[in-house]
Amino acid sequence: MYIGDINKAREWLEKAFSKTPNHLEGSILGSMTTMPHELGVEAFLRFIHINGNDPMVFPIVKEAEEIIVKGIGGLFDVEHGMYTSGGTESNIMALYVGRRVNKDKENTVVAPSSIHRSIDKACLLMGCKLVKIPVDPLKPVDPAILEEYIRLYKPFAVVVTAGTTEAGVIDPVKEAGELAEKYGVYLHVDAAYGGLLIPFLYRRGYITVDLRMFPGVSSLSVDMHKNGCAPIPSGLLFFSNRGFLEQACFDMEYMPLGKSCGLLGTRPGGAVVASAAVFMAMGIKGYEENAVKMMENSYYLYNGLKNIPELVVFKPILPINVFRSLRYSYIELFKVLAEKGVYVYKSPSLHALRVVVMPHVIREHLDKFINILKLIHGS
Ligand code: 0PR
Repeated sequence: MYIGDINKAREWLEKAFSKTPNHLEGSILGSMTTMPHELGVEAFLRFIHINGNDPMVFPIVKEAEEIIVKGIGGLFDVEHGMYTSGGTESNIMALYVGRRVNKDKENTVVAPSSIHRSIDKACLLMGCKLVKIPVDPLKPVDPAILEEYIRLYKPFAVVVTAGTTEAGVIDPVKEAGELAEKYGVYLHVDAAYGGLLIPFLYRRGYITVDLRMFPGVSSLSVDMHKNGCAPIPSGLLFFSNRGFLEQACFDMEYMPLGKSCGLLGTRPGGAVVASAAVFMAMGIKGYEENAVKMMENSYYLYNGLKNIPELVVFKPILPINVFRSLRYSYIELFKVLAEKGVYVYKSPSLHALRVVVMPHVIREHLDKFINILKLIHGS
């Protein structure tokens, strides 16, 4: 069947491309991905051949990493950080470093039940025990309860989330930092989704909590391929000090620099360059404007959905809209919407569906979506 025919391969690509949803059409409403900035696409393609694990042959990789680490790190008052392939790699590396620097503690991680599943994945890979604090998926973890768990389980690490996957909840990072200092625990803050929203929305008065590398925070992850408009894969993992960053590196004598940092080996260097290019093009101001636009659009959607009597609609904290239907189970509604070519995600902890208002989502998409839901519910 595979006979080495470039025309057949092209035909296959064309066909696949025409069937693949595109963010700009308004059908991708649930995913935390977006259409990358045009300069990101250009940069990625131009540097498609470079290995991000080889900063000696391709010094642009190091330069690009320094640009984004410095630029985005400035938002959180942190200077040490590394490029990763996204939130999952960042979470795995953070816990790996946490374990290395906290060897005398129990091989346990404590975290609210609202954490991203990549924390479960990290613990499975590392053979550590994950103790989840049951929380209301719409509320941050209570610091007093977090303290009780730390005292009881003596974990090597605690993970909290700044912008949960299923509802955009912001855990109390500052208070968790105080506890981490008090008990000598490694604290990782997963801000993969919220990192490029919270500082801006706080500054502009939409939310009352800020996000920074508060005292006691050991690491903080922020994804550029979510609200940073960079092509996939692109994440950042910041550390409170250089020593922690060094723990994320492995000796590899045959490599040009004798070491390799992060989980991946050979990796898309074009993605690092693209992220830096997008950051330079948009600037902090561009990210701030985006955050405000997304939040306003999310309120717009909230108001539209509230008008449908058969929906239960939760007020967005960050630009994530969560709702459930009184007529259909969330799984049924998920399927009905997919049949109509609208892709939302599930918020299983709330038996609800989730729309993430990403930078590509415009009001026209939201109006269309509201109308589809009205039709489905006969209103
Ligand atoms: N942390 C948080 C808070 C997240 O929401 C996500 C992704 C990650 C970490 C992992 O990031 P990467 O996908 O870049 O590794 N959440 C995405 C979403 O909810 C994507 C996702 C969804 C990833 C489900 C895995 C998954 O099982 O759309």
